[in-house]
Amino acid sequence: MSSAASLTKFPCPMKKIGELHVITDTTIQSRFSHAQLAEMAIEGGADTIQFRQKDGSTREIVESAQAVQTVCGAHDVPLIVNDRADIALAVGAAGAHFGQDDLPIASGRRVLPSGMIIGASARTEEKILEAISAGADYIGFGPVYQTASKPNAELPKGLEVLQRMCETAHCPVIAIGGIAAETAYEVIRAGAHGIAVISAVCARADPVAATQHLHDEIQRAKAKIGV
Ligand code: TZP
Ligand code: MG
Repeated sequence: MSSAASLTKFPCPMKKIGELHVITDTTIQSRFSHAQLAEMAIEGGADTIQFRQKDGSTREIVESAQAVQTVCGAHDVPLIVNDRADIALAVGAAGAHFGQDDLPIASGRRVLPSGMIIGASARTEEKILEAISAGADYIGFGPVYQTASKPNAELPKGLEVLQRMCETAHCPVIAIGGIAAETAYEVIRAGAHGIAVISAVCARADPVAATQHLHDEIQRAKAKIGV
């Protein structure tokens, strides 16, 4: 998004944040590795890959993340590493994403070079503003809908709350949680800068086609809004 409209909405200088974040996952499916998923998602039009692996040793995680970074680097697509600033740095990723139980955003800012992207999960207006003032470049907000991909996820927030949070945040909001091609349009219309998905790509028979469909729906909504 590089239009005047985006500059009006986000007046502070900011890094370019993608609109279609595909989160690679090898727990809800075992057909594909993280790197294979990244390759297919990029082919389908994902403009950001998030590597998210909760299990395994640090050595295993860093090896998987490195393989994903090799794919992302070859296509010049930013990689965001979930939870782990050390692994983001180790593999040369574009950024890291922290939840409320991870490294605090201000600490992440101290650890990571200023050019790296930091995303923050935040579910209330207070937490959103706190994360932004601590240095988050974008907010991950959700779950918007019911999700089976995150154990113990909170109850769905819905579109109205999403819209309110997007109005509060003076930085891009990436909506997450149960978003599929059928709902991507309304999520963007509610004010989200973009979406992050796991199952809508990783659990689909054809991850490339699934990503293309999501991409098309985002573009259709952005065209309607005029951004
Ligand atoms: N954080 C909030 S919901 C969620 C995460 C990681 C899971 C998103 O997965 P899906 O399959 O797109 O609902
Ligand atoms: Mg986390």
